[in-house]
Amino acid sequence: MKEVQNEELFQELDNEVAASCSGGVVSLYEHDRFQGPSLSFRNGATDLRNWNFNDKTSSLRIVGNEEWAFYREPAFRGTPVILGRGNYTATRLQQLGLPNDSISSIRRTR
Ligand SMILES: [Ca+2]
Repeated sequence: MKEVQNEELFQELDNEVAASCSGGVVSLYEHDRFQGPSLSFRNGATDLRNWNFNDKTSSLRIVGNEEWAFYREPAFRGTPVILGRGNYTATRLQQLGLPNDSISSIRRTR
């Protein structure tokens, strides 16, 4: 059921954004260590409130060669934290400047 939800999310994003997909995905997890409800994006999210996931992310996973920008405010406001491929726990995100439950918008930078 979660997979179907994610597929719908991909489809909506593909329609919303002129698709320039290259296969990379970022997955946000509500709990640390990639546990709990999750959402996956190919292009990003202008406002995670739209996905009922605002200020919920406690860990995340980036697949692919793209870099992603993570913002603590909606609509890409504020200074982003740029991350590349990898698995990021809550502790790691905190070290990189993203406190637990603080991400509000995300986008691919390249
Ligand atoms: Ca959380």
